[in-house]
Amino acid sequence: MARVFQVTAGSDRSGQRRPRPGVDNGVDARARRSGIVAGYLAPHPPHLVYAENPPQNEPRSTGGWEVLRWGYEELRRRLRRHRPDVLVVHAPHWITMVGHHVNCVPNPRGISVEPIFPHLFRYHYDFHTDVELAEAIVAEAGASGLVTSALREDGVRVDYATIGALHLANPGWDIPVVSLSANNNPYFYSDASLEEMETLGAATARAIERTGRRAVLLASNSLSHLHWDVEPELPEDMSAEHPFSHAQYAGDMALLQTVREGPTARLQAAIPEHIAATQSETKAGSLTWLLAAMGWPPIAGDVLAYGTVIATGNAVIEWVAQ
Ligand code: 2X7
Ligand code: FE2
Repeated sequence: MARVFQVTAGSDRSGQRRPRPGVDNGVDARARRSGIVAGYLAPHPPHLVYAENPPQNEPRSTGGWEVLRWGYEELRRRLRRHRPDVLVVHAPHWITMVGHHVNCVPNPRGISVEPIFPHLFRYHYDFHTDVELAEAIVAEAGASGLVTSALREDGVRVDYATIGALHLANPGWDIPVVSLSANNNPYFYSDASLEEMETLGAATARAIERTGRRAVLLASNSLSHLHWDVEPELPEDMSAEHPFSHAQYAGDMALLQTVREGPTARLQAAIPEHIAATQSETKAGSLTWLLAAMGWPPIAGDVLAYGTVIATGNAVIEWVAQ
């Protein structure tokens, strides 16, 4: 398997930024302000990666789920324009029972497998962590009273929700990464730990400011989360793809209407209501973390795409910091 990571201009092998001549020392450097420049709801259904046939994924497809993938193409164009130093991702399938964990391994590499859909997602990854920022998030979250842990053990397999969102946002893997776990047992409790995500979001923002990074955040969550338990013979047979029920679809549309109207503060009430109505995967906290880190900005979100994957609702959304 070829290495899929290329070191970005301005980063050394450890993923740390160093000044770039002619860019970081003049007008451009002032224009490239640090902080969180944008956040994306970036859902991870393995089907979207499978449908794209990237060289990193072993299974082959004939396509499928195009509208969502077109939304991700637009996300990729916008992401390049933001020119981030780092992508910070929170994902619901790295479930940690005790505490919020941050991956501090400098160069995670291996194969990520979707346990329910291994015939769709066996993905070879090889990327670089921004270790300085990862450690700063551990420190800030710990100082805020959260139980926090730095993952330092090389070789721990990275979950498919982290890899899926990162691949779909940046398939070239040329931007360093910080990845955060979901400490909320999302499949047992409802919105019980969303409050902690506010604290984790604020700690993430402080760490980004302190390290001077220009960051884009990814919340790796699907929306409505009831799904089929039988797959069509051809997984990408789009004649079998539709919302689980009218109620699930209507719940997603109500949330997206609030997103499109703004301001984001309205989502503080709308997210728990949506979770109660649709079993939304946002109960894992990624979306709340993202908006809290951005300070619940008084803006509308831009919905780039919506579609279902084995009946779950999925939206690609952008919020640009002011
Ligand atoms: O993890 C997922 C998901 N969130 C949605 C759909 C299908 C599979 O996996
Ligand atoms: Fe998921």
